[in-house]
Amino acid sequence: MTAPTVKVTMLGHSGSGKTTFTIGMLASMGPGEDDYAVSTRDWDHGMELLDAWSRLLETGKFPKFTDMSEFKEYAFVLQRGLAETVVTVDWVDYRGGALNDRAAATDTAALRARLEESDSVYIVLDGGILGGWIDEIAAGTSKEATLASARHRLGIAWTSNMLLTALDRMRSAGRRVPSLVVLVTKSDQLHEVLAKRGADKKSAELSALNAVRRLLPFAFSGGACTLIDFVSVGRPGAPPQPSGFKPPFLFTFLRYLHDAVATEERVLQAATAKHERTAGDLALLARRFGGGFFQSGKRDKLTALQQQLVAESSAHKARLEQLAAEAAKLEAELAGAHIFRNGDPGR
Ligand SMILES: Nc1nc2c(ncn2[C@@H]2O[C@H](COP(=O)(O)OP(=O)(O)O)[C@@H](O)[C@H]2O)c(=O)[nH]1
Ligand SMILES: [Mg+2]
Repeated sequence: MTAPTVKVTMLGHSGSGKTTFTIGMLASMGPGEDDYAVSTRDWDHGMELLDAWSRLLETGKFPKFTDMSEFKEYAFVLQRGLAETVVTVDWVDYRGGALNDRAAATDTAALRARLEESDSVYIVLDGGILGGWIDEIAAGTSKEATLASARHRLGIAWTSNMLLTALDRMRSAGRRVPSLVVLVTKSDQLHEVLAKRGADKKSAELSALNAVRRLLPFAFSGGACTLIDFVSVGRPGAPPQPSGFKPPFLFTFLRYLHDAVATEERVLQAATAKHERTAGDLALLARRFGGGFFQSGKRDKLTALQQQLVAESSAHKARLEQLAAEAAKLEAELAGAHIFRNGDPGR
């Protein structure tokens, strides 16, 4: 079996820290203590991203990519030791959602299609702006401290709308909805703003978690599995202190395996003759195998072709389960991560 492909889409204001996160993620997920390592599929992408990271650490200068296209697409590969390619990650940094260039976005159709097939969507929030909003609320004086104003400044109104439309369409097509990562970038700025109010790091992050819940309620509702991750390269001018770059990728990967096993289970149940097939089952089967083979109702016997499809699906499921079992130790890396399922803390 070829390695499965996981699709990740990052949505955020331009300047919110998407590119910085992408390069920091690659640098942090390189070969480390465990056998897993991330690399790029393309030679040039690897050089481009890691050079930018070295420059950032050495000089404090953030990368200025001149490429202004709407989509920046990378393929990452997760390998385990020398033995195998575990998964390919198809990663899109969408430079949309900026307040002023939204109208100019020509590629929203491509983004919509992309969202509908994403396994994980990263909503990128600028931690400095978020901290500023929390500060205004605490001050209690500013008229700016409204939810609408924060949504506007963080670029969320637009992002939420795009995402909610995609989620609705995915559910009606019987697809599984993506896991969500709320990336609070520039967390050094968040800490700095709230330190002025006497908040230590922990209580600043607690305030931010509460603020994120108000801003993105759907990410904490029934059916959602969401990681909130605070990420920073450190304060400009100070020695770099990268933090928070590992959890999102691991969360996405582990969620993907978990959900893919569950989907395969459903496909198998619907494909075998053991139970009455519903319209939902048929939609699932049509998407997987093409229409026509499977009919509604319960059949005593499967055709030879159906049996072959079921066998392939079983093999696929066994392989996914094996990957999930082997990756279980990566869960330890997520200890202490802010993960919410159906709005409740926990995985
Ligand atoms: N203080 C601080 N600034 C950051 C951090 N990450 C990014 N920035 C700033 O945000 C700018 C935009 O980041 P970038 O990753 O290019 O955003 P993108 O447009 O979403 O890809 C950078 O040029 C930095 O000035 C961080 O961790 N801390
Ligand atoms: Mg960028």
